[in-house]
Amino acid sequence: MKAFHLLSSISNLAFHNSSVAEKPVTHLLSSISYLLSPICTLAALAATAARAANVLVEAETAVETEAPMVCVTNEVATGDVGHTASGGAWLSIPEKAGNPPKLEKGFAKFEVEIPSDGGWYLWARVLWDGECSNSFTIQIDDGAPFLFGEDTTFNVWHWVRYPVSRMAKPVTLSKGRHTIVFRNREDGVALDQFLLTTEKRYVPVGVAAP
Ligand SMILES: [Ca+2]
Ligand SMILES: [Ca+2]
Repeated sequence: MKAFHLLSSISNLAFHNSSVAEKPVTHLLSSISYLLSPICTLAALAATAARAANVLVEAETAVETEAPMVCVTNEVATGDVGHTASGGAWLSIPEKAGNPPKLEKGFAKFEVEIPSDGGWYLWARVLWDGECSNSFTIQIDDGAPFLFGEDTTFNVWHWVRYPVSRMAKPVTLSKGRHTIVFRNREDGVALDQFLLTTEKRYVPVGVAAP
């Protein structure tokens, strides 16, 4: 019975959150605060969407987050950023929340199901505040952490790829579950979605759909 009630609660919450994006813009811009929304933890129970050779993950489905990495919903967003985010939410390390070496803390951890052995390219839909706010450190399983970002597209959601070079080899992943961690490297950064693809020429545009 407990499992039934839990599923029922999740269903109700999912329905509630699905209506967030349909609220008038004036309502979306009404608050300045950031908060840890239930969508952050409950959405973690949702499976990542896998189709063909693409695996799409919403940032807000992280199985674990550590401050100053926080989940932001469209409802509490300010400016013209929030209502363009996929799924009604995204993760953020707010500007001035602290970044290394002043503050080493802050991450978002994901569990991702990879459907087949192969070379995978990692794309992330991000929003950077500026040159001092345009990167994450990413670690896959217990592999060496690598730098992600440092591009110069600012103040708009856009997709960034790893590895950046078209000549570089993709990340080798085996079929099965993998852990991907986005770590605090600079504050003033936001993550809406990320996806893994085996297609070298694939370029996501706008909000990616499963
Ligand atoms: Ca930087
Ligand atoms: Ca999102």
